[in-house]
Amino acid sequence: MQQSSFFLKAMVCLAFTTGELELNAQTNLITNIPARNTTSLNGKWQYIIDQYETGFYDYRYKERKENDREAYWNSDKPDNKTDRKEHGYIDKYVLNVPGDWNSQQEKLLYYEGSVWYKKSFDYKKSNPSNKVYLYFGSANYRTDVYLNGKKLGSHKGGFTPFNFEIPDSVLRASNNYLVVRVDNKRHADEIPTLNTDWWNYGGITRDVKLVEMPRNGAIDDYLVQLKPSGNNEVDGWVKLNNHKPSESVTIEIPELNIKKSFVVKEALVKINFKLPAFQSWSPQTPKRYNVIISTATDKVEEKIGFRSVTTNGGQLLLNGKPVFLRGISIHEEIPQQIRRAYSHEDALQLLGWAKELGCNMVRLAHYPHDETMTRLADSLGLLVWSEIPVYWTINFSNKEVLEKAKVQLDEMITRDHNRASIIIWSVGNETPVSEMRTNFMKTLLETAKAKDPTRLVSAALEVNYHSENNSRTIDDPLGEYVDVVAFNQYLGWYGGTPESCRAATWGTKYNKPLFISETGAEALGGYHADSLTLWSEEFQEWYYKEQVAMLKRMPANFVGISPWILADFRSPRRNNPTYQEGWNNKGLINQKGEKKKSFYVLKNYYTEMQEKHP
Ligand code: GCB
Repeated sequence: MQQSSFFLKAMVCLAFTTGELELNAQTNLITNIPARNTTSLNGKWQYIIDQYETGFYDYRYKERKENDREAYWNSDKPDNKTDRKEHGYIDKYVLNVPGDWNSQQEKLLYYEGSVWYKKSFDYKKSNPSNKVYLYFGSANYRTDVYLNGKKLGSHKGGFTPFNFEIPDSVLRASNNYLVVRVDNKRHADEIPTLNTDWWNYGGITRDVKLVEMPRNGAIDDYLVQLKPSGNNEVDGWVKLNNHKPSESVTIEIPELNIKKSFVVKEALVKINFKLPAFQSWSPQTPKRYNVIISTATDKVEEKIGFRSVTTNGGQLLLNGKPVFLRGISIHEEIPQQIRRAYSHEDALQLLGWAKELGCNMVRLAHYPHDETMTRLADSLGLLVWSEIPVYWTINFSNKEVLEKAKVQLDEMITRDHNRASIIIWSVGNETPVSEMRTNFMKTLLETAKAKDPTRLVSAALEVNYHSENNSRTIDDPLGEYVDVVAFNQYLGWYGGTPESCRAATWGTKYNKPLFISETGAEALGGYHADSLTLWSEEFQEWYYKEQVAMLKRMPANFVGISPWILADFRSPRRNNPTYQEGWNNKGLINQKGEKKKSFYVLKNYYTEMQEKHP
C-alpha cells in the first residue's frame, strides 16, 4: 500500500507499539466525497458474529496469516467435497450498511465484539490509469479491511472517516471479495474509554464507497476559508497527490468573478486571495458560493460559505458582530427507531427539530456526527460545535491515548474544515481537573488551532454544583487555553431542586465568552404529575423555567447555551426500571419523537433571545 508523506507523519506518531503500528496507517484522507467519482457499496452485507475472534486468531490465539484458509477474510467456499469450512457468508445472515448492528438484529442489541461483514462487487474503472480507494464514513470502533484476501489496512475510532488505496494488483473486474471486521469492544485506553453515557452502537455505521481518483495531480483535500482577521482575505491550501512541480492549481468562484492560479512547488499548495464584495454566511443568510478547484488532471466543486468567527474579550463575534448561541445538544440517534442516525433524512429530522425549537446553533455531542449533519447545518444556517469523544476519565497518563485523540481530532477537522457552520472544535467533555489532564487537553487545543486557525476551540468543563456557596466561578485551569469557556451545569437535577437556581450566579475568572454547554433534567414522555414529582414532564418543565430565569441573570459575557438534550437517547447507565429502562430521558423530545412540555419553555426563551439579538 502506498502512503503519502502526510499520512506517514500520522503513522510515525502512532508507531509506539508494534501491535498498533499498522492502525490508522491509511493513505491520505480524501475530503468532499459527495463531489467525487464514487460507487456506493451500501446495501446488504453478509455477516458472521465472531464472539471468540476465531476468524482473526487461530486456536493458539495467534493472529492468522494472510493466506490462512480459516481466516474469515479468505474464501468461505469449500474447494471440493472433502474440504472443511467452518465459516461462511450466506444471505440468511445479512445486515444493512450503513447502520448499527444493534438495531438490526435482536441478538445483537447488547453485543460488544467482532462482526465480519462481506460484500461481493464488480468494478470497472472509468479510466484505467485512475487509482481506486475504499472509503468508510465510519465504523465503530476498530476496523480491519481485506480485499480478495489481502489486507488493505486497519483503523481505530468510531466516528471519523478513513480510506485505503486499493492496489491495482488486488482489484478485480468482477467478483471482488471484500471482508471487513468491525470490533466495538470498549477498552480503558481507547477513545472513548470504557465508560460513557450513550449506547455503544457497533458496525459499519456510515456509507462505504469506492472513490476513483486520477493517479497524478489528484486534489485530495483543500482548505478555502476566510481569514478570521477580516480584510476579506481567503487563506488556505490545496493538497495534491503525486503532483508535478510546474503544474498549477486553479480556484474559481464564478459568482464572484474569481479565477486564481497558483504554481505547484510541493504537494501542499498555499493559496491566498481577496474576495470582492460578497455576502457573508450567517444563520440569517446561509449564503454559499460554488468553489471550483482544478489541476490539469482533477477537478472538484464545493459550496462554501464565507464567514468569520472571533472573540473579543467576553464577546463572541460572527462576521464581526456579537452573536448569542441559541443551541441544543444532539446525540446521533433516531429515538423512535432506537438506532444511529446516518442519512440525509435523519439529519433533516434532527436539525429540523432544532430549527423548530428556534435554535441557531447545535452542539453535536459527544463525537463527530455523520457528514450529512454538518452539510445540512451549512445549508440551514445552523452554527455547529463539533467534538471528539474525549469523554470523562480517559487515560490521560498514556501517551498513546493522546496520539489516538490527536488522530480523531485530525480526521474530524480534515473532513469538515470547509463547513461554514462549524465555529467551534471541542476537544472533550467533563474531564476531571488534574495537571496531567490539563496538559493533555492543552495539547489537543493547540493541535486543533494549528490545524485550523480559522475556528475557535473549546471543551465542555465540569462544575461543582453541590457547592454551598451560590456564586460559582469557572476557574478550571484549562480555561486559559480555550477560546470559549464552556461548562455543563445541572443545578436542580444533580443537586437540590430547581429552586436552587434562584440564588445561583455564575461567572468565570477568564475574560472570555462564557457558554453553558449542557443543562437538563429527565422526564418520561407522557408521564404527568405535579411539578415536584421527579420524572414527570411537569418537573422538567419547572426545571427549565427556573433555569431560564437564572439565564436572564447571567453576566455580560454569557454568549449562549446548548441544553441537554434534543431527544431521549439510549444509555446502559440508566437503569431505573420505571422511568428509564435503559434510556436517558433528558430529551425535550420523547422516545416516540413527541415534544415534551419543556420544549416550549426553551422555545419561548429562544424567541425572546432572537428578538433581543436578531
Ligand atoms: C453530562 C454528560 C452527558 C450526560 C449528561 C447526563 O454531563 O456530558 O453526556 O448524558 O450529563 O444526562 O447526565
